[in-house]
Amino acid sequence: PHAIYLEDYQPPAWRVERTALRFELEEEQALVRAQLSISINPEAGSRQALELLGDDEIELQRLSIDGEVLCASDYARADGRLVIPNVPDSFTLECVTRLLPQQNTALEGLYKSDGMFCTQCEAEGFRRITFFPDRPDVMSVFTTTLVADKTRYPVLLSNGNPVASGDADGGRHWVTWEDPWPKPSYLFALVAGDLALVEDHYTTASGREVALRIYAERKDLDKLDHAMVSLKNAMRWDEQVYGREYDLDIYMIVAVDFFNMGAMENKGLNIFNTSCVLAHPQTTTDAAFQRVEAVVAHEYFHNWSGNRVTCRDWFQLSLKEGFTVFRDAEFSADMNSRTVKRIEDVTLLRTAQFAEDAGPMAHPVRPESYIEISNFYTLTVYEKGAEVVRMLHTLLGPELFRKGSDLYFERHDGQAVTTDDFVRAMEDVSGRDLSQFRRWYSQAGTPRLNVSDQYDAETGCYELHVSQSCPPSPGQEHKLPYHLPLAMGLLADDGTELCSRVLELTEEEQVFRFEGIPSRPVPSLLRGFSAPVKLDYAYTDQQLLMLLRHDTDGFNRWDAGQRLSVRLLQQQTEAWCRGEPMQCEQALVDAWRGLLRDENLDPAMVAQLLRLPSEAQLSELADEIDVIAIHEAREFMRTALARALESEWLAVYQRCDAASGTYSPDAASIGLRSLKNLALEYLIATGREPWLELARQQFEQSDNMTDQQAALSLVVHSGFREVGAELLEAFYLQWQHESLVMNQWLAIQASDSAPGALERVVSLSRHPMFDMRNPNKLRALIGGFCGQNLVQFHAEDGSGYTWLADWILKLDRQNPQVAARLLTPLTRWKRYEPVRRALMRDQLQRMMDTAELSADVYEVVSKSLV
Ligand code: HT7
Ligand code: ZN
Repeated sequence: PHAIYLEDYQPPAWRVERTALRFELEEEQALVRAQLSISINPEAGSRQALELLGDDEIELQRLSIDGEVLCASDYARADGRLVIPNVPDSFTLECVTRLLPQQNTALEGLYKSDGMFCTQCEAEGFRRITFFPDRPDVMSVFTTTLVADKTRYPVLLSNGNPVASGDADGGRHWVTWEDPWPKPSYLFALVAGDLALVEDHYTTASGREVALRIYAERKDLDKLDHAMVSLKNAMRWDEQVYGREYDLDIYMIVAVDFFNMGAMENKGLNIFNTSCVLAHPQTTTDAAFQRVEAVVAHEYFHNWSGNRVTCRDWFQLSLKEGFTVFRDAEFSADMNSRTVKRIEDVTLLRTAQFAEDAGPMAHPVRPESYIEISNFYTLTVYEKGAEVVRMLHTLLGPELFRKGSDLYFERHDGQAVTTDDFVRAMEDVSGRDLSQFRRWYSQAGTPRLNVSDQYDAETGCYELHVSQSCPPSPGQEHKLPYHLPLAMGLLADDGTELCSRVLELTEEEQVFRFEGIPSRPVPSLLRGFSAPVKLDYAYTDQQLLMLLRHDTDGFNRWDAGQRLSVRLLQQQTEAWCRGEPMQCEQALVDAWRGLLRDENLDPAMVAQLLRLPSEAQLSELADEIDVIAIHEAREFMRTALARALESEWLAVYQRCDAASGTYSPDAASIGLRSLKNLALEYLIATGREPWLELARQQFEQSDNMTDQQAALSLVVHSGFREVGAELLEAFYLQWQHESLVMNQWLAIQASDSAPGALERVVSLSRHPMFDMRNPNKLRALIGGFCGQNLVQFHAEDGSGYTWLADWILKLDRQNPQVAARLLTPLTRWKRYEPVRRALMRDQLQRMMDTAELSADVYEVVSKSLV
């Protein structure tokens, strides 16, 4: 496999104004007739042969130009390309291909999910359907006709609006769809199946009626209301906050069980992983309800940030993904608790994106090269990309940012553009020079801010000294300084806020002066996590405790508590390594007691404040990861806080339980459940029997999955093994008919760190509930073990590593995209102590030595071994 480089970009030599597709869907095969109206692109440098992309596996049955059939000598086909040297300036190319969707286990292109046909064309799936200039800067108007058996596939869907339909011979029927908006091939979609739907409608701000339809299997019809409400909220929000209206007569979402990612924003016909659309109180947790809301909104927002204005090439992926994640995060913040949403997003960034940025696959938000683009749908492109857009929002302020977004949409509507175009729109409305800011798109790695201060009591002058640096990353040894907003405040010892500002950093070293400060203040730095950086300031424990109590910035209150917990946990980790006894700081216990007793605080916020940093996050922060020491220290601290505050945990549990009424997925109720279940976690961590009974009662009596699953997972992950097994069995019997619930059943067992974990996951991989062709099952079992069960995955004998490598090699032949993603934990081998490091490396080498790796897995393995 070879790499593709951003610097090699050339405009397309040919345009495709119109594309007419006809799909004959049958039980053994699908026949596709594509008619492309092609003409020379006047913006291309020079005239070139016509080159179309088409996977080697598709069978080309017929090729003609303006009705004249071409013979084999008229074209060349090799390495996923079809080249026709002699073509007129403008012509119609017709091409008939034969596909085997039933055998498509990679879930790219046209495939079958259970009984239904569906497609996934982003990034490069369309070339698995027919020959086409399958690149995002070739935009075409599509008309699609689907023909299929009427009984098996009564529902036939594609992009745009339905314009004609009828019956055909042999019990078949057909429907024609027309999408008036030019789009790249990655936004093409079709669905054919026996689907049920819920239907609603939406009136846009300008008074246009839009039909809203969400399709799923009939058995899931009662799980679609939340997605529908979320969709309507998202449509209203985009009108109010961005002035963006929907532009077709119909908006459809289809839920499918077999899907490589979360969802796909195909024009007018979103296809969703069932896990991101189905929601019902009895089968869905609060976290999953919120994910449905966020993903429905995300895909809807793409209609403008992605579809109307799309990417010039795949290096620009963050143009649509970073912007759209920023938009969906703001939407979720407006629908729920803004601070809690920010805490959740920053936790993900710090845990997983920072780790990616420090690993062998680190890349800039706008990568410079790739072997397989599917490997670049990363936390860096999505989440860090969103942080970059957020920084623009902070630097410009909301009004100018909105003007910039208006200008961007107006200027580039119907075009395929670059991240540079996006920044240029922000520059043009603000009159600011953002050239240095653009380094956020081109430099990889997490910058570090080092802050120190000085106070002169006589003059009342306080100075902050800030220096910035960024570690080397693959292919980028030296980094230039970034332009970033540093939101901050100064607090007096009693918590009074003395000032609050957004400082702008541009230099490697800068000093900021504050006059008239009556006494040495405590700085509250990087408020709201105003930039995706690591910040060092030598806070004392006392200062952190003061910020935890008084900071006016909710995010920084939480962050102060986290900094303190991280510091104490790191001290215990070191103590454990030295064989010394571990201790739990009394000041922390007292601070937590204060939070638990304060009934005026928002329960959602208290739950965030009292959650210890995860093992994964502590690992990211370690110089060299010692999995066992981190686990032992965290368990010690959790148990100590559980026992020291047992009566407070119980009081909070009872208070939240009494306050929760019938289930509702609103922010306040979610907050109550989250604090209640955190209290239950600590009660269980005391190891005392009465709380086991409390958990069992909650498991048996709750009317919602959030509470039932929390109780189950707490008991399974506790020392109460027998009851854990009993509840697992009861849960299985109750929910075996619900595939998504069974994924949770698999994941809870896979993440159980008790001895014998590998045997348990091996046995689960043979359980009828597991299906290796379904990515959700793979993520639950393999992802659950390797990503959530750090102690057992990193077993000292290397058995976890061998198990994962065996799976990757097996899966690579079936679904390379998913195989490459599941491989991530092994890529971090350099971060571990020597024994594990060597064992992990051995498995990477074993994979590398295997013949015929897919490009996906090859890229990850080879880059990891460098
Ligand atoms: N834009 C969508 C990306 C996506 C995808 C990418 C590679 C392989 C399969 C995929 N399914 C969906 C999702 C999104 O960001 O909205
Ligand atoms: Zn997206």
